[in-house]
Amino acid sequence: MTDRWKKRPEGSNWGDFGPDDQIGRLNLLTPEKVRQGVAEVQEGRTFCLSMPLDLPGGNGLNPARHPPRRYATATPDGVARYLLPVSKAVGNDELTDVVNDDRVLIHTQYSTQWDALSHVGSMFDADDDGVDEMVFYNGWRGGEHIIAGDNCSDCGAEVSGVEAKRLGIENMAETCVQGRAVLIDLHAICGDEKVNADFSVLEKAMTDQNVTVEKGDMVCLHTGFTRRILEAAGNPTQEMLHDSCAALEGRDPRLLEWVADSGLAVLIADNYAVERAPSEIGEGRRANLPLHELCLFKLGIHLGEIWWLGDLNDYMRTNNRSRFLLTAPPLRLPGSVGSPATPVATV
Ligand code: UVW
Repeated sequence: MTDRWKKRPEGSNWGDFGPDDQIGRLNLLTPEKVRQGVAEVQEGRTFCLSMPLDLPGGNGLNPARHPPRRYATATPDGVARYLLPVSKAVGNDELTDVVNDDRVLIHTQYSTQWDALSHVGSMFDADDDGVDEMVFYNGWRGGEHIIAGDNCSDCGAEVSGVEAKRLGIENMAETCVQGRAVLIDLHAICGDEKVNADFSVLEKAMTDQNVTVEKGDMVCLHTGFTRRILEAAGNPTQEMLHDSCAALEGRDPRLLEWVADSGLAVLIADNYAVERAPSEIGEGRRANLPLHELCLFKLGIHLGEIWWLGDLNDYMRTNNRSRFLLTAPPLRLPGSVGSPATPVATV
């Protein structure tokens, strides 16, 4: 209990990593886990686990998220700083330099990304006064620690001043996100079919592939989804985006229990949201995304989504391996609720 909360959600670990903790299970990425990861480096071969950040293409996966838009920066008098001879910019014909300088509007969760712990919270009665409030991992509050700007209700989606003053993605970046990771190939079981993978599917994949997950491991799930995105070359169909490949069934209690009990540090997939989104079953008052609720809100487990795991998976299956060194910091972008990433696997 802290002065932020009297009651913590059932099954949560709030307070266990300290009253003011902001990194959750990343606390389990200890120097020992880095050494265990380094011990998996046998060949010194590296894999880029990021998609090109302008894929999937379009906004069919999530209508609110658009591809990056790039612009030139401008001089104070409005001249685009792109293919700009410096001689012209400063009025000195003796100078030979030519300059390009850009800025990019990025929807932080459009492509390969991390969800910060501030990404999804819940309406929950943390102060035990009989009224639910907006609350995030470890009791950090919406409106106080995660703010939406002064004129939020007046200005629609164009809210300036949104800021995660706590649980921002920079907290994740500061840990460096390096350690031992484990790859599980769900595509080997499910193929390209749309499968809501419950614990039995995960367990079969782990048994068939001789995978074990230990406390502090980073777990990556290969479903084949980003291979299909790459094949679509920027023009994915709705059918491909929403009706193909495996995603975890977030309403399976055994699956949620495994995530909690396994001690995994972070959970990553090459699909849209790790779990099936939107959730396809359930009734009554409930989270729309139960695995997000468990991971981001209750346990402080960051979620990695839309990663490129295809080449790594091919290598691991061919070489009968499942463990590797993963280095995957997000941008150290203060106050953001998500971030692109360029993760590197070393085997
Ligand atoms: C969804 O939006 C469904 O998931 P995320 O925000 O984690 O990408």
